[in-house]
Amino acid sequence: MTDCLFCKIATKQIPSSIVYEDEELLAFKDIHPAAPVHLLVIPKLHVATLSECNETHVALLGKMLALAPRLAKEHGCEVSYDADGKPGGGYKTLINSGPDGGQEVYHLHLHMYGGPRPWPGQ
Ligand code: DGP
Repeated sequence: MTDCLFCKIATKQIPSSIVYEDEELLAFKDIHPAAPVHLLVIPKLHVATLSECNETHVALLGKMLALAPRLAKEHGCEVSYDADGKPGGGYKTLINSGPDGGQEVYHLHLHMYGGPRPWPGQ
């Protein structure tokens, strides 16, 4: 889509801090971080919102979500366990959909928030 901000980021017409890229996906740092780690995972294919997704998008959505643990490891926010089995670290994944869901950019994206709490505004 020609006038889509995240399509322009995917095609490098607009610069971003890219942390991961493959044939189908791009992950980059959110310009307004709401946590010490705040990444966005997008498909390169333009899909406006999760509401437009159906069974044909299952593999793509799975790939987006499955990237989170890898990004978490690379950014130091994976879930880990101490000697007593107590969990530490961790991150939050979120997809906003539509105005009531708080979506501002109409190109499907998965937020990934991590790092030590408290997080600003979360
Ligand atoms: P949402 O509200 O779910 O549509 O989130 C959109 C996010 O996109 C928001 O957290 C800020 C981020 N964002 C908006 N414009 C840009 C941009 O030009 N570059 C980057 N890296 N992030 C952006």
